[in-house]
Amino acid sequence: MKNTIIIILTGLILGLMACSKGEAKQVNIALTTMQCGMCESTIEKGMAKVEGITKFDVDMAGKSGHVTYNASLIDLAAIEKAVSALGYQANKTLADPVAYEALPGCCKVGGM
Ligand SMILES: [Cu+2]
Repeated sequence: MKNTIIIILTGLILGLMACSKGEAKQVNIALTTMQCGMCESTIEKGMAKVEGITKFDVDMAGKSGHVTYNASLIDLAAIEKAVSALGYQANKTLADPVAYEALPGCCKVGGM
């Protein structure tokens, strides 16, 4: 009886560990074309709407984004694409030209 409980508990704990390990991931993304505070808010607001992204903190000084995401809903390539769709380069994924053109002037320096 005691052994059965231990086996069940062990199974539960291992199952939970596997779950959390496979889902919540963190990654840093280089946002080299970001210019000003407006870029920061454009990216943070835009990324908050993307499904699977739990947190997207923009580090203005470091020109990077600290992302927490659910790996079963989104992957790094899709995150980079979502940043690109906002008009910014993400790592080596270039900014979407149409979105880039639509950015305010102060946000458009060397973006392409
Ligand atoms: Cu800007």
